Amino acid sequence: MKKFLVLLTALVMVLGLCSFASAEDVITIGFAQVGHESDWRAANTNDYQSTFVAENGFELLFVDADNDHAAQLDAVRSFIEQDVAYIVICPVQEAGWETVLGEANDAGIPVIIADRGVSADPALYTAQVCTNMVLEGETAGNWLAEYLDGADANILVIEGSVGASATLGRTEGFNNIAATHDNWKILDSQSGNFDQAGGQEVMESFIKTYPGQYNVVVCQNDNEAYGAMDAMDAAGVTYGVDGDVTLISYDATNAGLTYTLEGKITCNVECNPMQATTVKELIAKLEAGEAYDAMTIVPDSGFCAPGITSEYAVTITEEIITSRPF
Ligand code: GYE
Repeated sequence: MKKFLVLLTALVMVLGLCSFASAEDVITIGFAQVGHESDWRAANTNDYQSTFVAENGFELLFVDADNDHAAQLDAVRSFIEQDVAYIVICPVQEAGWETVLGEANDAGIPVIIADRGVSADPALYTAQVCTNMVLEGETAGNWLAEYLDGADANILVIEGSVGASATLGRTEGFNNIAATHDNWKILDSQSGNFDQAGGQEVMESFIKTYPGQYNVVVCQNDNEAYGAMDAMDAAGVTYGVDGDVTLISYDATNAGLTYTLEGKITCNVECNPMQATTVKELIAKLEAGEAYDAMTIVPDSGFCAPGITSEYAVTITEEIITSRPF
């Protein structure tokens, strides 16, 4: 009987250790997301939430910062307090990260900056996975130059959220190309917050301020373009391949590319939101103590409306749209 009890106790201890070990094996990720401003963001969030799941050995702590830098800093600090294994940040804005990144560093928690960049010293974080926003802006500019073929451009820009690297990069890239064309004029450039209501509001005010004076509208994401289209429809301004205004957008989400297929958004520069698998692979390397890339650029391309051939953008087809996951 005594022997049996000893064996039973040992068995209980082993089982206890096993469950302890498996709880230890779960990797907890604190994910500080920008917000829910766009279809792109929804696809990006969905990608993380379906990649960092229990069956892959993860627990994902998700915070939506609702586009608020201070709320995002709070989220990161709460992840540090909870002693998560990794922190992933899609930064609302580029500036203002030094202190909290230093705190994560002091706590020994690796930080991965994803989607957008930060201006902080890269020594303060472990790695970055992002798209090349400056190149996206240059792609839009190069496509426009090729499409206009020497014609004048009077351009209105609806920028993304103020201070976001996606806004800063796309603006810089597009301006790099605009600066090489003497007959291009950027009439105005204002933030539409990367959302549909913002795009509509800015376009309504542009329509009043610059009646008949513009032939190009650049929206820094698809949702802003939907808002700008509503504003132009209401005001009787025609746009797209058959209209007076050439409309350029970024993101190339499913709905955005459907408007491109219809010839309404003439050029749509892709930004790939499917970044979670790259982040997961990076974490696997960090866990294994293997060499990893401190900087991974997720590649993207441009798309243009049917009937246009371009060096900078792929002519959109129904098949392309249905084959894409976002
Ligand atoms: O273009 C926009 C989103 O950071 C690349 O943020 C991302 C941008 C994207 O809200 O739709």
